[in-house]
Amino acid sequence: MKKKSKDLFNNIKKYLKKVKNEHLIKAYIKENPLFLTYIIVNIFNSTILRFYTINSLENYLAIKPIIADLAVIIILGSFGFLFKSRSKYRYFMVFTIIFTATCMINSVYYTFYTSYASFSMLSLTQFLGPVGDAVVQNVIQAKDLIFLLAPIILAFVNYKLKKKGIYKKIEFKQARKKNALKALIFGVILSCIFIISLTSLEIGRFTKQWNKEYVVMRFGIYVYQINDAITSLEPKINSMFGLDKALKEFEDYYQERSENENYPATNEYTDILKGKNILVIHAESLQTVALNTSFNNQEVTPVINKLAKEGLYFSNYYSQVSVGTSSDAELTFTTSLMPTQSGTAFVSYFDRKYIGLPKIMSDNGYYTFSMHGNNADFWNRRVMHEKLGYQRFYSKKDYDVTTENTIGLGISDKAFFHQSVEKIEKIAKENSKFYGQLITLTNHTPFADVDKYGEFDVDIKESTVEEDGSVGEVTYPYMEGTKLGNYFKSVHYADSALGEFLDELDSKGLLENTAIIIYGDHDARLPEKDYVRLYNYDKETDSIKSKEDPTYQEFGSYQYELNRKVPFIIWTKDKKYNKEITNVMGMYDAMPTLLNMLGIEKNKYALGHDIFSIKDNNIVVFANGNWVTNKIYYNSQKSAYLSLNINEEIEEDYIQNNTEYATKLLEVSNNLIVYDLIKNEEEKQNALNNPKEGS
Ligand code: GP9
Ligand code: MN
Repeated sequence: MKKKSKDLFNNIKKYLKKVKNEHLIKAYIKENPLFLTYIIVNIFNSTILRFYTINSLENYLAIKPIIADLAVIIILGSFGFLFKSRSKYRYFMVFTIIFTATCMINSVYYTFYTSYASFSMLSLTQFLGPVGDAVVQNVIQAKDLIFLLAPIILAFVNYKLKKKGIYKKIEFKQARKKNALKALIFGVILSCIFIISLTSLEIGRFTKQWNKEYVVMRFGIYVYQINDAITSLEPKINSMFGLDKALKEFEDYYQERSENENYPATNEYTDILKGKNILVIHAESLQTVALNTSFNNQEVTPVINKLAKEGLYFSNYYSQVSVGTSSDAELTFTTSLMPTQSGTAFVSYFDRKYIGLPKIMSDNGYYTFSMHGNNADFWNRRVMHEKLGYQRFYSKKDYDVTTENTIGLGISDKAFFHQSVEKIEKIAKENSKFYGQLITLTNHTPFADVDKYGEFDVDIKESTVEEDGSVGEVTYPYMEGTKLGNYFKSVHYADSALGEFLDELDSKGLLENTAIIIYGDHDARLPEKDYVRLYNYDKETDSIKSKEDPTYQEFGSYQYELNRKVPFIIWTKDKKYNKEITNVMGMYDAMPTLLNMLGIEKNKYALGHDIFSIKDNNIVVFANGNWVTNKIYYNSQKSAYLSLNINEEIEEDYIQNNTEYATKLLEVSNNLIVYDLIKNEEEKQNALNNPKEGS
């Protein structure tokens, strides 16, 4: 093995020497002017595109996208060598036109939408509609014409070469296959270098493909677009087979549910929010653990704790997200459906029919809107928010985002809330009722902007009295410097931003007839070892207690899962309804629970339940097949469970029935989205009601 790598190393060394001594690079340039021009012009275009669109120093210095672009250009170009001169030129020209079009379309698209183009959006008339004529007048700018230089230069070089009669000479010299292979190998080597350099975060973002700026900045525009083409096909392929079976299962499922589930249709909470304005706070990464934690008698979330005490606080509430994190939380909250099994509903299945809470609200006379200080295209919200029924989406371009008011991913929660108040005030003046959602941003992983969160001690501080009577302070190094510690600082900031928001709303009289609904969108994916420290730190010895210590608090994988719960709070200024609801509840129960409170008919496709009707009989199904009830947390991968009530015996039937329930629910939910079954059902009903139209 050693000898082999030594030989390889020697061979490479020899080859490089040969390249140097025999001026092989010079010779290659001389012999392949057309190929090299093809490479240079297309690299130029992709680099210019990135400079036009992503305005950051990190991008200007980035080498990775250049390597990726080069690899794509060279690999695709290498096959051009297989053709004779004229066809070879045509081959390079075709790809140059494709690459140029890719860059130009993306540049134009970016000017319009601050995001990159996607094949999956081609079916959306929205893009073609407003862009259509406007593109020519407003969007295509002089700067975009620069991309056209690529084919022009290639044509010019070809013309010059032809004139010099160089083609014939080269053709005569070159063995076409050998040259193609050489270029191909070089392209493959570049690809390998690129792949080896990738981090797991980069690979993760690449497969999800929703954070387009990130993907383009790391992978270059050509790889982005190829990946986009493939992922855009996936939902189409998924829905091509099995429709009949899926439809039958879907119909049977809802039929059975309506026959077997006899929970009361009304309860003491029916209509309590009827006619009220609704403001939903989608609180980024807000976990219940933050509400239950204090340092030196200072609560991490004093504002939210107060709201929880004064309102309805669902303290055993779980998010049910999959890889679509924030967007999955929005999906499940507003439709009572589960995330899809592959891809994400917001990105891969945006063109399906959904019954969204905002749409129901607007049908009931509410003005509906959503607000988020990030790019509208993150998680494809621009498209999906309209689909879910928000009449207006205020995104980054509606906010004044500056370097001063930026924390972490973008506009700080304080600035975001502050700027949202005047928008809400205007909405309240112009509409009799409103339903709005505000998505926060600051409390997003990696919680690294610690300096900007403001003072909040996560170490233990105790005052001491010296012998001479003077008072001092001693610090025990507890959570400072840990990710969980930083998280608490970040949540503390987010909590105070929410407090300022409510105060401002109140000062403008906007809380009088408004219910504030808060949910944590998902957990913050914090390290298990930080929780072990949080619960088992011994300040006397400055170490983690031993497991033998009777006060040691077990924190393994089950505790971790249970600890992922997020708060759900419904608060009104009059504090009329205040209670802690401890029954287990999932994000998919929010819609049925809220519709009952709003006095609006339930959505028959909802997978969750009104918690006040189902009470302690509830089950929360997770996207990976795990489930939790008041009795147990069941891990379907390990076929094992943790009992939540030691005194109760769990029967085998209980596990089997609930596991079947979970599996069926996930399958129906996934099929409903993938096969667009709500639309299918509606079309069927329409055809039955209007038999003539169909004929
Ligand atoms: C993006 C923000 C974060 O705008 O909502 O999304 P996440 O990373 O939590 O899915
Ligand atoms: Mn999120």
